[in-house]
Order: sequence, then C-alpha cells, then structure tokens
Amino acid sequence: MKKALITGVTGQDGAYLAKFLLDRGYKVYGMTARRSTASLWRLEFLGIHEQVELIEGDMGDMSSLVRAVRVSKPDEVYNLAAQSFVGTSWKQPVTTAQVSGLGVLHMLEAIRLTDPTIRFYQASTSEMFGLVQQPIQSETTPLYPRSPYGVAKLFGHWSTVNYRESFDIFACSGILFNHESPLRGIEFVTRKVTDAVARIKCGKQKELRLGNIDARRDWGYAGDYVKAMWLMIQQDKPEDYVIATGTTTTVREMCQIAFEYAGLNMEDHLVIDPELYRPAEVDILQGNPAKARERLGWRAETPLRELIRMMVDADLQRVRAGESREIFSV
Ligand code: NAP
Ligand code: G4F
Repeated sequence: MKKALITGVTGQDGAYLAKFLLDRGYKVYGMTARRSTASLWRLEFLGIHEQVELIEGDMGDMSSLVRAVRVSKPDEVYNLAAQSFVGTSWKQPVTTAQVSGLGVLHMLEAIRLTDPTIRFYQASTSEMFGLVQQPIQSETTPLYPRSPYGVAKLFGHWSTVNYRESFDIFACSGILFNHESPLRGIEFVTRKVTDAVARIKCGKQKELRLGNIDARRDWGYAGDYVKAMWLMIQQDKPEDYVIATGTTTTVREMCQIAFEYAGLNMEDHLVIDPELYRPAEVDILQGNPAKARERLGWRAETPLRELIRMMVDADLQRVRAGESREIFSV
C-alpha cells in the first residue's frame, strides 16, 4: 500500500486530494498545525475525517516536519500548506514568507535528511506570473510576482527546482491557476460571492461589497486539479506543469453567473468598495495547459458556470440549514 503525507490537509485542496488518494487505496497521513479550534470541517464534509491519520506539525518548525516524515514514512509528500490568501500577505508578509516560502525549504530538507527517495509535490501558483509577461502563461513564461504571497511562492518554487537539480530528489511543482469548490475558504472571491448570493436569496444579507471586479482569472474546479497533482508525481521524470482551464473571466462576469443562477439582479446588491482594492493587483491570468494535456493526459473537466452553480447550491443548503459561517470551522 502506498503512503502519502499531505501538508495542508485541512484546506480545500488537502481535503480533495486526501479523498482522491484514499479512493485509490493509499494510506493517507495529514499534517495539521496546532489551532485553538479544530479545522476538520472539510474532511468531515467529504466523510473521510476518520480515515486520514493526523500528525501535528507546522511549516515554520522544521523539526516537526522531520518528525512527520519519520512517523509517516511516506512514498509521496504533497506540500499544500501555506498562508494562501493573497490579501493577508500584505498584512502578514513575514508569516507568509515563513510559511509559504521558507516552509517549503524546511520540507525539502526534512526529505533530504530523512529519505531522499521520497517523491515531493510543491503547490506552486499562477500568482507567480503576477504582472504577466506574456498574454497566455505557460511553464516558460517569466515570473513577476505582485504580492508578498507571490514572492514567497517564488522562493518555494525555485527551491523545489533547485533540490531536484542539486540532490536528484523527485521534486515537481504544479503551477496551478485559481481553483474553487464548495470547500473554498470564504475569504476568496468566488466563495465570498456564492455565500453572499445564498444569504441575499434567503433574506439574511442585502449587499455584497467587492473590490476590483475587472480582474480576470482562469478559474477551474479543485476536484479536477488534485488529480493533476497525483499524475505529476507518478511520472518517470519530475517536471513542472501549468494546470489551468485556458480560459479567463472577469470577477464581474463570475459574479453575474452566481446572481443570475439564484434569480437575483446583481446591480441591486453589488457595492464597489475601494477599501478592498489591493496594493498591487494581478490584472489577468490565463494559463496554457498544453503540456499537462499532452504529457499527463489531464484536462479541466468542469466549466466555470457549472462550478459556480455547484457552489451556490452548497451555500444555499448551508444557509437554509441555518448553519452559521462559524460552523464550517468545526
Ligand atoms: P487553503 O484552503 O488556504 O489551505 C491551506 C492549508 O495550509 C490549511 O490546511 C492550513 O491549515 C495549512 N497551513 C497554514 N499555515 C500552516 C502552517 N504554518 N503549518 C502547517 N499548515 C499550515 O489553500 P488551498 O486553496 O487548499 O491551496 C492549497 C495550496 O495550493 C496552497 O499552498 C496554495 O497556496 C496553493 N495554491 C492554491 C490555488 C487555489 O486556487 N486554490 C492556486 C494555486 C496554488 P489550517 O486549516 O489549520 O489553517
Ligand atoms: O479569490 P482571490 O482572493 O484569489 P487570488 O488573489 O487570485 O489568489 C488565489 O489564486 C492564486 C492562484 O492564482 C492562489 F495561489 C492563491 O492561493 C489564491 O487561491 O481574488 C481573485 C481576484 C483578485 O483580483 C481580487 O482583487 O478577485 C479580486 N477581488 C475583487 N473583490 C476580490 C474581491 N478578492 C477577494 N478575495 N475579495 C474581494 O472582495
């Protein structure tokens, strides 16, 4: 039986990946940071909280990563843990650098010192393209991050490449474009919108305040994207891959889809709040997933409209069931 260690198992991707691997017969270890309240609601939502073996550890504490690797003895490590919210990265730049940047190096060192035959996946990001240097971004597009988060991820990405080239570790990096789901954190724009639409529909909220709705993103479904992580780590050679849908949509259009689906008029509720603009913006992202299609046989399967509908339905169900937002953190 193959064994996998997932950092960030309590996050959106960690939960979907754990389910994906369990369904394929893996023994799954999930690393969790100590929190004052439990954050297992996503694993519970997918019905797998009792199947994932939890190991305490924090990306900022290398000794805890060495311990997690020693205890789990994994064949594969998926490093998904991060301070992943771009907005917060301007408010906590040092924490973001430590967790999302230096933390990657901590894990690479833990693997190098413990068992360099372990295969390693790093959750890199399209945010590294930032101020885009090419209209459509691929594995060869120059990087130009625009946030402390993007800068931290750049460090993690290049550390992964460097450990592959220096120590012959099977280390690969998925440059994933935005991916969403009903398990998305409420601070990200798609979920903020679908939660608000559900609450407005149920008479619990009147307005939705957003920042830059002209920004464009290449949005896919997280459930599709975790398969690409696994495929990358199964290859004969470790390489980096762009994972994207290949299409781009404005925040405004995405929002429109959600309001229309719920039978609401967006103009009646949407308020633009300049306070929500970012100090530096990534105006547009559009990925070229050709390499993943050709080498991994992977493609995004869920269109944006279907994804947003899935998210609105899930949020309507939560609001109608009277769940407070806090209950999602159970
Ligand atoms: P997420 O929902 O925010 O999950 C992040 C995970 O990291 C959570 O489990 C969190 O634990 C954990 N974490 C945070 N700080 C930690 C620390 N100091 N030590 C250990 N664990 C810590 O993120 P996601 O959307 O699933 O994304 C997964 C990864 O892919 C992240 O690295 C993200 O940067 C990257 N990525 C995401 C996207 C996307 O569109 N979703 C695109 C490209 C790349 P708690 O639950 O306890 O806070
Ligand atoms: O949903 P967002 O916060 O995602 P963002 O910044 O693109 O980052 C996400 O995708 C990255 C991959 O490219 C990941 F690496 C990262 O971890 C994360 O998952 O914002 C999307 C866009 C931005 O342009 C933002 O300015 O929506 C715009 N936006 C407009 N109003 C808003 C809001 N974003 C948020 N979160 N909240 C708003 O009110």
